Amino acid sequence: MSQLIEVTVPDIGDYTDVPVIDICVIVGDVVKVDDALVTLESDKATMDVPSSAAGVVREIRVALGERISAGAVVVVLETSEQAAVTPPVVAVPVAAPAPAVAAAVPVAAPAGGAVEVKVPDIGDYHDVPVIDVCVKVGDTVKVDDALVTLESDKATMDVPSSVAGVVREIRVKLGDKVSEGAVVVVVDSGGDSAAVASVPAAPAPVAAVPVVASAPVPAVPAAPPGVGLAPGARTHASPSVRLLARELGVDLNKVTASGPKGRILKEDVTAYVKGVMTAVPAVAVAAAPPLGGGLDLLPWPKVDFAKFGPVEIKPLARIKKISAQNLARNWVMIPAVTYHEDADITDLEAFRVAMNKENEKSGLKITMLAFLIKACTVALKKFPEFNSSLDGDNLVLKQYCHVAFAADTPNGLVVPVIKNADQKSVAQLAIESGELARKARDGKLSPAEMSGACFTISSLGGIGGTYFSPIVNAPEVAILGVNKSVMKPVWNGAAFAPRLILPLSLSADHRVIDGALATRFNVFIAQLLADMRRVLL
Ligand code: CAO
Repeated sequence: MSQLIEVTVPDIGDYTDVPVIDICVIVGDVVKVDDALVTLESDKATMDVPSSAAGVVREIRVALGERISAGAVVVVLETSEQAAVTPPVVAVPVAAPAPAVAAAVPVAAPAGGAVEVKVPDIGDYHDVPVIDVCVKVGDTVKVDDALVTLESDKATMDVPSSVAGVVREIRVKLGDKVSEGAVVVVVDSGGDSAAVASVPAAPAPVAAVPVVASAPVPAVPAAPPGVGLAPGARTHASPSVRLLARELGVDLNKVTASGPKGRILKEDVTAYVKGVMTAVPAVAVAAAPPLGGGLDLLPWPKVDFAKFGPVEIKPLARIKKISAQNLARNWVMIPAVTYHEDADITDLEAFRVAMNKENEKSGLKITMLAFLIKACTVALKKFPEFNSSLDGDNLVLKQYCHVAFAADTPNGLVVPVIKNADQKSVAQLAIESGELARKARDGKLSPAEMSGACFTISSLGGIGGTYFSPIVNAPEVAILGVNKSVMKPVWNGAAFAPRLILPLSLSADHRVIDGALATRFNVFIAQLLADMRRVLL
């Protein structure tokens, strides 16, 4: 007789509200004990939630991007164990409950002196091997800097420093197995260096910013191997992927990531191995004509700016860090060309102003952005290549039409998505884009509100500019940039007439869209904006 059991997140120590970054199973999958069900990743730790039983996945109770803590049900499994006649749903923690050890309470660092930084409460994990020592004696560390990295077959986590100071002593070495309370490093926090205070490491904080700028940005490597990756840069991979890489003898630094936020997936490791096995023989490479000097990537210039004048160091906001990776990847990997067009929006703007006057009392404000979204949905239907993504040698043509727009926020750029924009009126698009832009500025967009885009609009029209070259938001294949409309004299065959001209800048991935198609798309958008009655055709 079968039984349904709920598999829950085990005790994961100080980690709470950790985003789900991978769901490793689908309904109907057969899993064994210890198979990874989902992967959680905060900015300090990556951990698989393993199955506590063998069985068939009947229900998945979490969504990508959802933040969960210990005890949350991730999956309902049907096991074939003998059970009660009516199959009860029972909650089964994935691992034995943690021994009754008091959670490490962060203790305020003493005013000065040497401080022993210990492994914080790491929940059910014990005797976890040290796989990286991130500091050396003499290094200056800030609060929260990673001191060492621990990795079991189920989790990878940084032990962050709880104090700022200078590393005086390192008490662990690679391969050591440590548990909660083990001293990893002694940090001299200044003051009375004779006194040694004992402080658990700061609990690894989970970033509070709810915005994941990369959510709409997609599953393609952050950069080709070696590109933009500083020597020794950390790779992002779940523990199970790390284990697979170790088993296959693969150096993760050489693997191109295709997961969200530049994470390496199992498929990436296997693809890397396949690539190595079928690599072009070295002799053929050597026979290729020289490509010119300077193609070997030089290390990023390291300059002591303070030598030239006073400076202020300001850490990048989390969103900026994430979008920087995505932008760099997209810039390097997409052979994009930007095409410009002018749209005559004289009549459209007059109509928009008239409509807004008419609706003044109701508060409905139709924006130019809403008309642009509408025009793009019509153009995406007419030119389906623009509503596609490259997937290896295949082009994925989407039958849905979700349009994203870039929103400038105090923390950086985010890209909310209007789902099924083709099915919405201009008024609905104005309301929804206004709400999403507000949420973006308040940092309240959910990952779901930033995912699934087919095409992006980047409107700088409220600011100014003439033309620009927007970066395609992979895995989309095109993006429409818009600047401020200006009144220009336009020859109408008899005389120059003042017309309101909207500058359009369309960047498109040349692997999918060639110049003729891109120009046709641009011309069509301009025609729609010049006379929105065409939308009805
Ligand atoms: N030409 C002339 N005026 C324009 C215009 C255009 N193309 N687009 C907007 N305006 C006007 C608006 O009508 C509004 O004026 P009123 O207040 O008098 O009505 C004013 O400019 C401000 O508009 P807005 O930019 O705040 O509003 P929006 O609906 O046009 O755009 C949003 C919303 C979220 C797209 C915008 O606020 C934003 O964040 N833009 C920046 C996007 C960005 O940074 N892109 C670059 C990404 S890097 O490639």
